[in-house]
Amino acid sequence: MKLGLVTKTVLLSCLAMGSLTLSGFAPAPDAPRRIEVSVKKFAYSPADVTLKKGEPVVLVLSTEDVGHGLKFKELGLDAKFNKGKPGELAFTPDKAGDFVGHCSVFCGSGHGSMTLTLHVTE
Ligand SMILES: [Cu+2]
Repeated sequence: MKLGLVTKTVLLSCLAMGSLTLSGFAPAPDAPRRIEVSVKKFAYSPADVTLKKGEPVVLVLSTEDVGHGLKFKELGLDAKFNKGKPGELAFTPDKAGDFVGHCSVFCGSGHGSMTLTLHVTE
């Protein structure tokens, strides 16, 4: 008797998980927005990105020359990437404001001035 109950519960949770997975195929309102950023000495393009609070996003970072990085200290994000090996920063901004990211891989004399600003709106 007891076993039957447990089996039922397991079955039910499997069903619940199954429907969760299925709903992932619906025209997902929360599929992350992908933003391509190209990087070279000593700039990000675009250098300004506007995001919406709560909207999942993936910054896809590719370099045209040497290895670079992008770090947002305040957001706890850091990616490093090399030519032919793009990096990704996947996150959902949870507060509005401006956040300045810096290159996190030393890449030459202009390295310190490389910034990308995220403008997160409500
Ligand atoms: Cu750098």
